[in-house]
This record gives sequence, structure tokens and C-alpha cells, in this order.
Amino acid sequence: PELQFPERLNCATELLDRHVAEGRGNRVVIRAPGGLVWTYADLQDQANRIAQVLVQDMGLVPGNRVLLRAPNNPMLAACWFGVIKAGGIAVATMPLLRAKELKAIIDKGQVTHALCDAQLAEELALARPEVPVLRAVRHFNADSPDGLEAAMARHSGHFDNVDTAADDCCIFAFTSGTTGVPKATMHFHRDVMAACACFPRHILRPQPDDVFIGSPPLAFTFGLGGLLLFPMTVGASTVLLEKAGPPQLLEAIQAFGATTLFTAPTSYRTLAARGHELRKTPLRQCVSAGEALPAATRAQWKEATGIELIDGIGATEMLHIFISADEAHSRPGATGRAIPGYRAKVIDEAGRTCPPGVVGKLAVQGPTGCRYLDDERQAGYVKDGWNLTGDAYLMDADGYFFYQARTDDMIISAGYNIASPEVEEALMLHPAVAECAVIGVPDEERGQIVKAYVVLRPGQVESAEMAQALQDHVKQSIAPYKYPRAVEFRASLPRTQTGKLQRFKLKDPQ
Ligand code: 3UK
Repeated sequence: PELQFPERLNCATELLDRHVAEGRGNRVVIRAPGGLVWTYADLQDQANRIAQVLVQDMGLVPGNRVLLRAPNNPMLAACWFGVIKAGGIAVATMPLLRAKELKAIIDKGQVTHALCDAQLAEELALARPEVPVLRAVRHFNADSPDGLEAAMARHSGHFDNVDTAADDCCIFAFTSGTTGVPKATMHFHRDVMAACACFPRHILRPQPDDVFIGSPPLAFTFGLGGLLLFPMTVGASTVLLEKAGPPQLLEAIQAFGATTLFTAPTSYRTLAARGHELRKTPLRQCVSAGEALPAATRAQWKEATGIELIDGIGATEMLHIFISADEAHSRPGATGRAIPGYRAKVIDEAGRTCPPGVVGKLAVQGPTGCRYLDDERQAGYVKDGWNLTGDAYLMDADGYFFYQARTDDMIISAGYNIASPEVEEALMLHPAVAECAVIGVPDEERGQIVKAYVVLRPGQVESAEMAQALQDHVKQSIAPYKYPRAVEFRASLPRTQTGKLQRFKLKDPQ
């Protein structure tokens, strides 16, 4: 089905104001620890005031870029909508970024305005002298006389959204740097509406009484969609947590009666140990994305909670999830099928479509797609109108896509193709292993050999015997040639702020 959008479109009108206009203003949209509850009318009022501060006090004109900085909290959501209403471009940043990284984002995005949570003011202040392009900054959540809230109080709760074109840009999203330097992508108002018309409408199908919760930052498009925009497609509510590690998530799921959880595979593995407690909550839908979901994690979650996980592959370049399957159509080991609206295929080095069962490169096409700020980068991701995500996949005869590895995480050892995640999955099934990462390291005889970096569970001893036991375990669970010829123990593994393994850092330690 082709999605049609009117020429003039502001996604804030569709996702926020429409609910108030249609009589749903009293429904709750956001809850947060500490007792804060905002209705759709409250969020609209806050966002309208922020839009006026941006336009009238800070001199924003449509098309200006606005840096947003905060952990997941209600004011961040209000600022996001304030920027979109004013016709600006939201440039949300990961809370943990340092001055150097902020400077790069502000330079690259030519960011002129910033709205920043006072608790994250320091690194932005350090960056500021080096980025003259950034001309107006307001802080919030600080109760200060020159803060954003004081300025908001001087404006009304009414604002007519800027009449943007459907293909005006409204988001600059930065990739999380799984494979190196973050890249900037652009998305339009219609892309936001398209993402909302795909995964939520066809796979998740939320109900108005659903309560969304989860861990990904709103600065990561996985979190922006799952924890803010998707619940708003049906007038449902979301719980925003500044800290959302497994213990805080569990506690908040219980306290807020959350029904719909968005988090990553690692978090599901940790939470599974508390399955008996989750069974007593109304939790009913759980979405996993960001990293491959091992069949064992899917089974472990089902066993612990009774809930079938919804896996979905998304990318910052694609805005959100494009291959997935709902609970009734999931297959162990498969990410799912192309979501209606998207087309997906597996291609070989020459760009020819691979037959079912053959591993190749994933290519996707649909209502959203990659637009890098850097023209030179574009050709590396989009070829002949197809987005190449950098993932190795195979498709079966029924159109189910099975993840193998990032294409640069395919190890070739003595002529064999070995996918890092498959060896990691096998290792993770050993009771002594907490987390692990598998890479190929150069080897004179074999070209590359498989090497595993292993974090042991507390109380387990790092020893040659343990390494041997892990190698034997892998040889017994998958084809023996895939076993890690080298094993190194580590206290932790390098991860991005979105929780993804950075295997490249293990390959070339700086
Ligand atoms: C990997 C997966 C296997 C894959 C994202 C949902 O992760 C997101 O965006 P990023 O730009 O990374 C994209 C890359 O991550 N990946 C994501 N999901 C899966 N691999 N199974 C999965 N389910 O390598 C992809 O190319 O950080 C995820 C929604 C929005 C997002 N931005």
C-alpha cells in the first residue's frame, strides 16, 4: 500500500493537537516518577508555550535547528513538540555526550538554538565558546528566573502550528556509532507519519488504554517512536523514565501498570530473571530492537513471562522498524517479514537478488529512507533506490528474514563464513557467561580466526580451564569449525550509549 500525505503537513498537528480537537484532551499522555501526570491538553499547552518562546523570545524561524538535551522526561517531550510546532528541526542528543561530541553535532547540523535540561548544562556550556553558530540557549527543570519555564509562563497556551510542507525536514537524527563516527540523517514530517503508519499500525496495534514504557533515549529514534510517537497514534500514554536500567524498569512497570515495553535484547535477558514478578503486572507486549534477538532470548522471555517477544529491525537511516512480525507470526531466529509499505530483499555482491536460503546483503525500500546530511555518504547507503543497511541476512521461502551479522562482522576463517552473533549466541548459552563479543582476528594460516571476549558471571573464575570449557561448549552446540580459537576474559565490553556492542573497538584497540 502506498501512503499518501497532503502537501502541507505538520506531524505535531496529527500526533498531538488532533486528539485535543477531537475531544480526547483529557486523556493522559505522559506519566513520570514523582507523580507528574500530563493529559494531551497539558502537553499541547506546554508545547504551545515552548513554541512561542522559541519564535518570539529566541528568534527561531522555520527551518532552524534546535538542539534538545535531556534524559527521558516530560519537558523533553514538550520541547520536541514545541520545536516541531514552530517549524524547527529537532536535533535530540544522547544525554551522556561530551562537549567534543556536542560541538561536532552543532557544527554538522548548523544548530542555532538549544533547549537543555539544567542537569546536563555543563558539557553544552563547555562546547559553547567553540560553536558561535549556536546563538540562543534556554535551560529547563531548574526553577530559575531566566529558565525556560519562566519564559513559558509569559506566553499563552495557544499557538497555530507553522504550516510546514510534508517534505520539510523536522528531525536530524545521529546514528549511534556502532561502526564508528556518528552520521547525521534527515527526516521529514511525512516520514514521521509514515513510521507511525507502519510498525504501530501493522505489528503492534496498540489500544488507547495501553501504557508504554522502556529504556531507549528519545534521542534514539527507537525511543522517540516507541516511547513518544507510537502511543500518541491512538491516544495512549507513555511513562518517561530518566533512569531505565532493568531494576528501574521492573519497578516502574509495576508502579505504572505498563502494558507495552520497548527495550533491547540485553535488557530482556536481565529482566527475565524477574519474570515471576512481571507475570503479576498487566504487561502484554514487548518489543526488542537495536541488536539481534537470539532465539534463546526469545524462548527465555516466553518461559519467564508468558509473552512472545516482538523483534524488529530498524535503523536511524530508516527512522524506525521496517522488518518485524507480531506475536502470532513470529518465528524463532527470524526478525520477521517486511512490514506492509516496505519491500526487502537479499542481494549478492553484484546486486543480484539471492535465492531463498542464501546469505547476502539486506536491501530495503519504503515510505522512509536514508537521507544523510553529507551528500558523499549517501551513495554508501542508497544504491539504485534501495537502502543497504550493512546487515547480512537470509530470506526463507516464506519471506521471513534471518539476521546473520553486520556485513563487517562476518568472519572468514580457512574459507568458512562465520557470523559473529551465532558464536556469541552459543557462548551465551553457557551458564558461566554473562556477556560476550566475537570478532575475527588476523591469522597467517587461516586468514582470520574466531576470537571471543567474554565477561563471566559473578563468582566464575577466569582460567585456562574455563576458556577450554567454553570452547568445548561451542563445539558441541554449533558446527565445530566456528569455535573461538582464542578466548580473552574482560570485565566489560565496549558499547554505544544505545547499548550496542562496538565490535570495531575490539578489532582495533586505540
Ligand atoms: C542493527 C538489528 C538485528 C542492525 C533502531 C529500531 O537500532 C536502530 O538504529 P541504529 O541506527 O542501528 C541500526 C542497525 O542496528 N539492528 C537494529 N535492530 C535489529 N539487528 N535485529 C534487530 N532487531 O545492524 C541495523 O542496521 O542505531 C532500531 C528502531 C529505530 C532504530 N533507530
